[in-house]
Amino acid sequence: MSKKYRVAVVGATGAVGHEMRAILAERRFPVSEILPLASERSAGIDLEFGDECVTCKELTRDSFAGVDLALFSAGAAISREYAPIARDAGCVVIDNSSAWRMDPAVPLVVPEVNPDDAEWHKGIIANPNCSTIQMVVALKPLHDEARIVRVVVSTYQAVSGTGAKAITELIRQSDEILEGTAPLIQVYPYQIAFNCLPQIDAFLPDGGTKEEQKMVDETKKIMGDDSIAVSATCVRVPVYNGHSESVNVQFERDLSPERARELLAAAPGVELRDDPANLLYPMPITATGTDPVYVGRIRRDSTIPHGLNLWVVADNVRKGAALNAVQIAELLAERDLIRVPR
Ligand code: NAP
Ligand code: 3JN
Repeated sequence: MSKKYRVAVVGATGAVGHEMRAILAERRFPVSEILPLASERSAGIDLEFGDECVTCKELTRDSFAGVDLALFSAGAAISREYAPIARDAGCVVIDNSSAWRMDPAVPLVVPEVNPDDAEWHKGIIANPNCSTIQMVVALKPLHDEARIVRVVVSTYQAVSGTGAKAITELIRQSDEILEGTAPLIQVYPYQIAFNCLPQIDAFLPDGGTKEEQKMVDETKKIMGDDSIAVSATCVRVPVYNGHSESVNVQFERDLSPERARELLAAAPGVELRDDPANLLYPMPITATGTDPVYVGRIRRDSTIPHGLNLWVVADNVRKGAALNAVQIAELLAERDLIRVPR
């Protein structure tokens, strides 16, 4: 990677944008100039980029002139409006929101799973939802071996998925409850401290939630297999960071827990932590601040044909968002795909 790129980070002051800046610097992505962008509220503030200090600018329609690559994490509305503007200015967009994920003209990429989909980008590439990313990284090697028929997943999602304000709310509510006062509720519909909320994102007419539907739709698109049935229940838990998932999988052919362990131990981006005799299994505190998708508790589900249960944990802000986006950028750079096809 000798070429260097002018890189914009849209939403640079947010939880994901902060991690994007840190990971771009940490992994030494070839940046000739970094351009942090956010709302007018943040214009002029100084932000870290590795050892450097860079000034944040307001996002405008003119922000992308001469920019090669933009990582977006300022929400779906901003992505819907500004990603086409960036692309039309000749800047390749890696978008972290749901805005473009299910657009048939936009690849939805997890580099360990479907790197070749990046090849057909037309200027915008979508980064999947965090809960989908960690699940497909764990499922892909198993699908390649025994073909997945159906997945039933329940998530245990940390508050960092909602951003910095939700972390503050969990800390404050915990203090309030321990001090015997009523918790102030600002971010979620109910208190999150000492509680679990079986709702992430808005409800849909069928009784599911948008977060659950994202897991269903995105899994099929990334795995390139519409026949995989996915049933998801997404739950917010009072954990600062690190999403966990209980994943029940039915395969077409038999797959033993031993063979699944062998496949996962060799899979890119996966770290196996599965030794019940020594109480070894992944937890959110295992994953926080690290890159892998951790898998443990692998065992047969003998109530269904060819069934396995898995427990999958990852840092949702890193692998679930910022790291996956930077890995897509690295993939594009390696394949000389940081250009908008004409
Ligand atoms: P956050 O901490 O609230 O950060 C939001 C960022 O968006 C801030 O930098 C904010 O800038 C910027 N922003 C807001 N309004 C803007 C505007 N009008 N123009 C320009 N910038 C604007 O949220 P977050 O947790 O980082 O998440 C941000 C987005 O990333 C989410 O909405 C979601 O789409 C995506 N996300 C994806 C995943 C995933 O599963 N892959 C996970 C988490 C988040 P100011 O500081 O100036 O307000
Ligand atoms: O809640 C989580 O744990 C993940 C949150 C993701 C998220 C939050 C706000 C808006 C998304 C997303 O990435 O799907 C979006 C969105 O872009 O729709």
